[in-house]
Amino acid sequence: MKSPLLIDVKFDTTRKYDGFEKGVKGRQIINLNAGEEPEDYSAIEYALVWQPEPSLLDKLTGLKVLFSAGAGVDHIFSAGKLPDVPIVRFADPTLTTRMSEWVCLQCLSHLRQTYKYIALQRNRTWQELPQPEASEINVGIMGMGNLGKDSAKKLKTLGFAVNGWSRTKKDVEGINCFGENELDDFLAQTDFLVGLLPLTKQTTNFFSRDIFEKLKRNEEIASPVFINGGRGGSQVEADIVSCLQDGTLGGVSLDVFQQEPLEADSALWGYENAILTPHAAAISDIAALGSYIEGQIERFEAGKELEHVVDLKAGY
Ligand code: NDP
Ligand code: OXD
Repeated sequence: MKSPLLIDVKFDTTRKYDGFEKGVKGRQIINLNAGEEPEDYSAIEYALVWQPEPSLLDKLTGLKVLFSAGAGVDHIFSAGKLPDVPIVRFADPTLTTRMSEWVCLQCLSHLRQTYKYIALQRNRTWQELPQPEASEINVGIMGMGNLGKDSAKKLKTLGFAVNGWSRTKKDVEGINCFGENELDDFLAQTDFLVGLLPLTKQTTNFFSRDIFEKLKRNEEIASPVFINGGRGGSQVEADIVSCLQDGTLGGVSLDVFQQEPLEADSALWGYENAILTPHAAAISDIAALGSYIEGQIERFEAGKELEHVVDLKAGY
C-alpha cells in the first residue's frame, strides 16, 4: 500500500491534475486545495507544496520528504519553520526547456527591436532600424544552475556571445564563466543581463541601479537590457523604472515581480521597451511533476539518494 501524497499547491492557472495522477501511478492524492483533508496530518509522509499554508508544515510531524512544485523554494522558506526533512525541488527538462525558450525569445526580441517594429506597424510606418548581429551582443547570465546553463547553451547556438556568473565558477564549453568575486568584470562585459538566480538573503534586492550602471556601454545598442526570469524579490523595481527613464537601461523583460500579481498602478506597465509576462516563463508541467515525484519517492524508498535536494544553509 503506497503512502498518500498530500498536496497544497496554490498555482493560479488553468493547470489540471489529470496527468499528475497518471504520473504518481495510483498513489492516493489528498488535495487540500480541492477541499480534501487527511484523517491524521501526523501520518502524512510525503507532501507537495507551492506557497503552503504556514500552519501546514507544523502539522506534518511524520513527514519524510517535502517536495516543491517548482524549481524555486523561497515559497517554502517564507512559510514558517522548516520541517527537519529533505526538501526536493522540481528539476525537469520540461521546465528547463520552457525557461530557455523564454530567455532566447527575450534576447532575440531586444536584439531585433521587436517592440519598436510593433509600434511602427501600428503607426503604419515603413522604417528600417539599425540591426546588430547576435554575435555583437554579450549576454551575461547570472545563475548558472539547471536553467542558466541550458539558456546559455541555446543562446550560444543562436550566435550570441555568452558569459555566465555564479557563486561557484563553472566550466561550460563555449561559455566564458565568472565566479562570485568577479562580478564587476562580468558586468563590464555584459550587454544583455539575464537573471536566473534563486531568491535568498544574498540575492534579495540585488538587481539595483548600482548593478545596471556597471553594465557595458555598446555603441551597437542604445543601452543595456535587463531580463529577469528568476525572482522578483531580487529586483528593485523603483530603480528599474528610473533606469528606463534616464536611459541607463534600454529595455527590460520581466517575468517576475516584487509583488505578484504586479500592481495595476505599477509604472512598469507603461513602458514600450518593457516586456512583461505574468510569472509564466517556465510553468511546472503537471504530468511531468507527477512522474518526477513518484520517481523520487521510489528512489527514497529503495534507499537511494534523493535528487535536487535543497541546501538549507545556502537557501536554494
Ligand atoms: P539552480 O539551483 O540549479 O541554480 C541556481 C544558480 O544560481 C546556481 O548557479 C547558483 O550558484 C547561483 N546562485 C545562487 N545564489 C547565488 C549568489 N548569491 N551569487 C551568485 N550565484 C548564485 O536553480 P535553477 O536554475 O533550477 O532555478 C533558478 C531560479 O529560477 C529558481 O530558484 C526560481 O527562483 C527561478 N524560476 C523561475 C521560473 C519562472 O517561471 N519565472 C520557473 C522556474 C524557476 P552555484 O552553481 O554556485 O550553486
Ligand atoms: C518555479 C517557478 O520556481 O515557477 O518553478 O517560479
